[in-house]
Amino acid sequence: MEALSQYRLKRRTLLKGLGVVGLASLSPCFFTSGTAQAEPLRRVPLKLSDYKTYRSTCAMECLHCNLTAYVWQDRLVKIEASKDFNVKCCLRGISRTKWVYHPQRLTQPLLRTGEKGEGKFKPISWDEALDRIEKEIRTVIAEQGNEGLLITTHAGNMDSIKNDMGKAFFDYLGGSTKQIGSLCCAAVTASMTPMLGLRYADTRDTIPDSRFILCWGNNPAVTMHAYWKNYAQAQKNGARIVVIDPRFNETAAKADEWIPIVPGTDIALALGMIKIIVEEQRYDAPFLRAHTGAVYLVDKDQKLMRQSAEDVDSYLVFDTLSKTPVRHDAEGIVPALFNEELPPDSPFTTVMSEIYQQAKPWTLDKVSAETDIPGHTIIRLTRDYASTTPSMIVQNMSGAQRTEFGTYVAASQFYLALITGNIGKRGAGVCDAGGARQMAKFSPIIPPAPNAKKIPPIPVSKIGEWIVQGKPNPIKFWWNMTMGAMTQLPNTNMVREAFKKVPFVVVADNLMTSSALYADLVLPVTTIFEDVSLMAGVRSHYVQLMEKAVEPPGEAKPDYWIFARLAERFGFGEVFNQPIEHYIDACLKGSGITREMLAKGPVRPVEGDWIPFKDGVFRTTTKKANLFIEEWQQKKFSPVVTWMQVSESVKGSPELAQKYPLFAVQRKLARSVHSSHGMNPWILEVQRDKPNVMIHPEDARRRGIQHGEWVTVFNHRGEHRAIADVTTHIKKGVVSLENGWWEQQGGSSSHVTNDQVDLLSNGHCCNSTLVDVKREA
Ligand SMILES: Nc1nc2c(c(=O)[nH]1)N[C@H]1C(S)=C(S)[C@@H](COP(=O)(O)OP(=O)(O)OC[C@H]3O[C@@H](n4cnc5c(=O)[nH]c(N)nc54)[C@H](O)[C@@H]3O)O[C@H]1N2
Ligand SMILES: Nc1nc2c(c(=O)[nH]1)N[C@H]1C(S)=C(S)[C@@H](COP(=O)(O)OP(=O)(O)OC[C@H]3O[C@@H](n4cnc5c(=O)[nH]c(N)nc54)[C@H](O)[C@@H]3O)O[C@H]1N2
Ligand SMILES: [Mo]
Repeated sequence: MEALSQYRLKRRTLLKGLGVVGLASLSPCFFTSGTAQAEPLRRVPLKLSDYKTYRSTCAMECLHCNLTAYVWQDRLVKIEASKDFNVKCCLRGISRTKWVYHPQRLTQPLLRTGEKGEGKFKPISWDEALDRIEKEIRTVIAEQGNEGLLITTHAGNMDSIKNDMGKAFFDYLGGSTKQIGSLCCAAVTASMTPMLGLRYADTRDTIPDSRFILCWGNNPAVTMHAYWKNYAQAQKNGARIVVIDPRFNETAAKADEWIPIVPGTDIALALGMIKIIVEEQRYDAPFLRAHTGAVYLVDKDQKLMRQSAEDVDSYLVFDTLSKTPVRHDAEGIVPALFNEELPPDSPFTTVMSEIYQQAKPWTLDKVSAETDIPGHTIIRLTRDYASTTPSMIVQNMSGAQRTEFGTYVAASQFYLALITGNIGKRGAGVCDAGGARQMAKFSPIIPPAPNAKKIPPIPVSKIGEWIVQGKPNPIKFWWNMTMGAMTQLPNTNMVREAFKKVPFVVVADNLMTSSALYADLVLPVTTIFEDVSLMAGVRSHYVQLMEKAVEPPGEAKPDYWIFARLAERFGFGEVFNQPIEHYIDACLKGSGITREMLAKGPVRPVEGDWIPFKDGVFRTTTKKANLFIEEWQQKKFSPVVTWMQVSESVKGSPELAQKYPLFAVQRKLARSVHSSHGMNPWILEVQRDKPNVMIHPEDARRRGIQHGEWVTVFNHRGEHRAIADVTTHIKKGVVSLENGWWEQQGGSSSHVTNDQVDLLSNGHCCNSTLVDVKREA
């Protein structure tokens, strides 16, 4: 048998694997060629028993599908989705072998020898690398204090161990500067947690039971691909799917209706819908009275009324039977929902009336003027959503909430579900991301550090600018892991400056990524098939064991190995250097799940379908949903959702819009998860190898842009090159840019994205960006 380095997969076989040409073959085989190019490929059949198989999971921020790794002669030769997970492996999943054996795979610690970004490094040993890190950390702590250290992590590996261990290591050092907020879905957290008491609660199990599915600012046909089958089943069962998006996205192509909208105006649409629902009495009054804080009383100073200031849960309502204010949880009451049910001289209002006050001005004309959605569409949409049962909104960390007032966007979707009683039932709800961690308790792996100093953090979108400005403290040492900083943080030019400014940057990754190019020290880490770990996360309903299938190449090590060695040098080795099984068991403790169970396959912490907030039981301390949020009020924002004009928008910044008149929104692609897989050769072969920008024919014509030619998308932050896709599948005045292209491929769309922060959540506003587009000379 020839060496597997000569193993080649014919394009047709790959397409077959993707289900493009018939069904994927279940009996694995591969093709080898002889040494001479001209020699025809020979089929070498292998029996299943020739392989060793191991389990793992796609640990990046996708759906954490359970994978089976096929290993033959110590090499990973094939990946499948395991049968007990009930999904098919996607293109990215089966291409993971190419990530493991990628030409840009890091195999040794590398110390920079050239300029930052130049890509010139010399290999050094782990001992030298660890010596250097220890020296740099000690110097920063001695000369400046722990605030000079920064650790950044994100979603490259969402297992239960690595990121947590990294952050804990810096805490044990005495603390460090950290990021706050999220590039992803901080806005959902800032709305959902105070409203419903629990973040990450998805409704994917009962999508097939829904009769009306509103995909609002997201694209599950691509971004929830493994569960698209549930949407397709719903359609077979008679459900309608409606998509609200400035772009005719892949989900719209399969849906019943596409409603194009001006980016950043979703709050106006939601308020307009609430107005119709209230005025046409399409709300679910019994649900609102029994399960929500819509009935809580508010005084003239916009404060929630309580029976006792000491008891935060003692909200007052007006009982329409006894005609007195009583505690909301008193027996046998019927609380007033709207002000009309209060005595005429009442000094109070109800939360529901406060919300209606916000919605009332949003006439059809006014909503249309903001959103560009015709009035008759708004009415039909509202009636369909409110009066079809059950109805579901798909939120899934939507593009619509990666905007300046994303917290209100996400919250307004929960309002709609609560007001119509479409939550806590099969086929209803607001589908967020969600996972096992919400179903059972997985204890922390490492006890908290005894003396970690509280150091002010940096909002994640501001990492570039704040480091450059030395805010809140100068950063002298930066550890970046599981984060594609140079492609995923907004305003790439500023991020590049930050990388250059920090005297010592460590980047730990599997590949020589766009960010690793800017490191002083690059650390080679294992891929998911090369170490042991646990996934009990927020993106799948299963707990999964990640087994080691193959040896890592060269000197690559798990992130947890690196922290263990460093911890030993700093005198707290025993906290970090236990066998990995110790940490996995610590995570599983109390969940009823054991490693032995997981070795047989993925385990769900709950039996049966998962229905978040079943029967209207929320996870707040009162078990009721809150619609009036005091946390927002403390931040000087309206405690109920209100219209806010996004500042970087045509209407919000008319002067800026003179220069950059087009709205730029981002899209995620089937070819990658963010920048991960962005350089995978199989994917580049089957899909595109160049970024596109969708632009409307009228916008293109005015700029002399032809379909298929290179253009530059630019603004005051930077520029991004892409091929013009001139199409009516995008709203006029909007362009759609693609997420995840590497610097080495011409640059990511984050060169232009807005690095403003959604103040309610410390969220990322990449979809509140103005640009212009020009032909390339
Ligand atoms: N322009 C633009 N920017 C965006 C978005 C957008 O749509 N457009 N979307 C935003 C969203 S929603 C998100 S969630 C973020 C995602 O942003 P990130 O989480 O930063 O995503 P990736 O680009 O996949 O980067 C993950 C990196 O981790 C590395 N990695 C994988 N496994 C390991 C490991 O075990 N250890 C270490 N040390 N590294 C590992 C990968 O190789 C990769 O380089 O991006 C945000 N940024
Ligand atoms: N294949 C693949 N799947 C993924 C990912 C990936 O990178 N690749 N990433 C994962 C992650 S981390 C996340 S957060 C999810 C995200 O999942 P999605 O939110 O579905 O992903 P996006 O493509 O960022 O955004 C979806 C849509 O939002 C639209 N949009 C932008 N701005 C607005 C607006 O103001 N209003 C409205 N109504 N629509 C707007 C965009 O045009 C886009 O079509 O996907 C997850 N799944
Ligand atoms: Mo995300």
